[in-house]
Amino acid sequence: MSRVYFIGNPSAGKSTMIQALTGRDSLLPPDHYQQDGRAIWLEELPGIYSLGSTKSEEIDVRRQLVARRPDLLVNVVDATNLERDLYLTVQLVELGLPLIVALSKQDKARSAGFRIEAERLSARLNGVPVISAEQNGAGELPLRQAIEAVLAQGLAAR
Ligand SMILES: Nc1nc2c(ncn2[C@@H]2O[C@H](COP(=O)(O)OP(=O)(O)OP(=O)(O)O)[C@@H](O)[C@H]2O)c(=O)[nH]1
Ligand SMILES: [Mg+2]
Repeated sequence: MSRVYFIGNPSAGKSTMIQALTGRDSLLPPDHYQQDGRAIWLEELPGIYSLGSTKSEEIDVRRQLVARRPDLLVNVVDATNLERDLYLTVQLVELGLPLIVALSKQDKARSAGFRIEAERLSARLNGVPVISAEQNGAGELPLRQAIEAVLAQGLAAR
């Protein structure tokens, strides 16, 4: 079983993303889906703006990251609030756990005239993949493929 934690600012779009990946109502985490006969658990952590403060949610998240080490962290980043959301992202990069940045609300960002250069952003984040949470033209979710690729690497390294 692989554990994937969704982490991000309050209202960043974590629940919406889990729901898109599982196809079920995931408002009550944890939820999971099967991939190649293996269960993948998608679990939502409380929304936080940073990792380092004494706020109870942040203490809770830090405790969960240490006590129940995830196989992968998916950091949900609101594309309309990059500057705010990337504060937490930089802290997550420093943790050194397997990490993907998943961009949410790109429809809103586009309407507002923002264009995010995912590859440049990824390069600035030590190569952490920056992936769209939207369906591609073929109706697939690039985020699902990215999650599976990182999990497969982790299994191969065991
Ligand atoms: N336009 C747009 N709205 C979105 C998108 N994803 C999420 N939202 C909206 O953003 C709000 C918050 O989404 P949630 O998925 O509940 O966010 P969350 O990170 O789980 O929030 P908390 O659990 O409360 O921290 C809701 O009103 C969603 O409908 C998106 O891709 N586009
Ligand atoms: Mg939520």
